[in-house]
Amino acid sequence: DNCKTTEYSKMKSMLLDLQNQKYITQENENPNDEDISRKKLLVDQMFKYFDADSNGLIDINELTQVIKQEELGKDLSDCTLYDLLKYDDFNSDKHLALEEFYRAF
Ligand SMILES: [Ca+2]
Ligand SMILES: [Ca+2]
Repeated sequence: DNCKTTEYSKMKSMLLDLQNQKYITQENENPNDEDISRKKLLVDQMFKYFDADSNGLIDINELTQVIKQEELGKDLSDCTLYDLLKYDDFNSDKHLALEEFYRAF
């Protein structure tokens, strides 16, 4: 397997950056928000974005959609969004819940 922990961490911070950029373009009212709450907000938003059918769980099909939409397949990193399911699906139900997302990021 090519996805090393360091690469995986890089991919996750890249995802946060991406979400951060979207967040800034959407609304820029509280630039002085505390880092922690801001990160939680970003993870919240990202989760909603990933969870296309809003059932509170992210499955592999929804990850595939995000990869297509964001063209993440072109990234140079050896890690993909599917590695989220591999590394951060703590209860191994093949879905990512919001709690697992918080722990991941
Ligand atoms: Ca879903
Ligand atoms: Ca899970």
